[in-house]
Amino acid sequence: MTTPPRALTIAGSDSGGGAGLQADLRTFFACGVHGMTAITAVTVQNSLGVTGIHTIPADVVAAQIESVAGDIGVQAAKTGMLATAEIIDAVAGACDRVGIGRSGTVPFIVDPVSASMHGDPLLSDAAMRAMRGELFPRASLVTPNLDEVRLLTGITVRSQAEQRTAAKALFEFGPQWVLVKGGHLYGSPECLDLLYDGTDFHEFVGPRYDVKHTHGSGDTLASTIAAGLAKGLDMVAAVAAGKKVIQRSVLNAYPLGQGVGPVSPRWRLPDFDTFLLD
Ligand code: PXL
Repeated sequence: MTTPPRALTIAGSDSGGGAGLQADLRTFFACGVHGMTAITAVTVQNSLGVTGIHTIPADVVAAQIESVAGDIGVQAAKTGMLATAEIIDAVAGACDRVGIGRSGTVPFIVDPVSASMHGDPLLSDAAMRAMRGELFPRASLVTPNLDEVRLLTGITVRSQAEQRTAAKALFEFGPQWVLVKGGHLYGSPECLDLLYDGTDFHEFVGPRYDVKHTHGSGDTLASTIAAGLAKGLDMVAAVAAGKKVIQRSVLNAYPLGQGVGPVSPRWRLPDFDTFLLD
């Protein structure tokens, strides 16, 4: 066997296994990429929401990044929940030291996670400003949803035309590419994810599925894009792969507990029970 491409998620743990680094790892696995983790926070969480957060010391977050990059090597990295401005500072420094992001050669996806789907805050306002100031200029791609767009730019997106305005505003903060996710534009019959590189727009359109179980959908999209980049796809092809995988994963979501269940990239794998009969 040869060593597979390797991707790193810098993210928080979801004890319920729906979102966060658990979603990232299973997505990396489903995409055929070896997944690694720099854990930023442990959330106490089930299908009903988050009831506790314990952050990891910032120097330990940085050390995890440097440890895996120095030995195993990283072909793409992504961020999820970063919790505090101090952790964001440490992540920026560690990424610079190991060549992750625009000053280096390793593609870097910044998913500016600000809250759980239940509305539990996962990032303070000060930390969101640090994300915009420190991580956006280092990012190959940023992937905000419309709530995060509003926190980052003050723009309330009500139409696909306003998605374009928001993409241009986000581009000014310095990322190489911007993906404005339209999933939260609930009036629209379709979901438009709009990719922008400062010159051209690329539109990724899919149906809007009226489903309840969507926990971890943003994480699954961003980690599929990271997996695609780790495998050598260009940005447009990686985002197209992400869109395809997230659509199928939403259709494959399952109920869990009494609340919201996770999306699942499990359809990509052969059925285990059938395999045992072979
Ligand atoms: O889906 C965003 C997300 C990321 N990371 C963690 C989370 C969530 C949402 O709940 O809990 C740890």
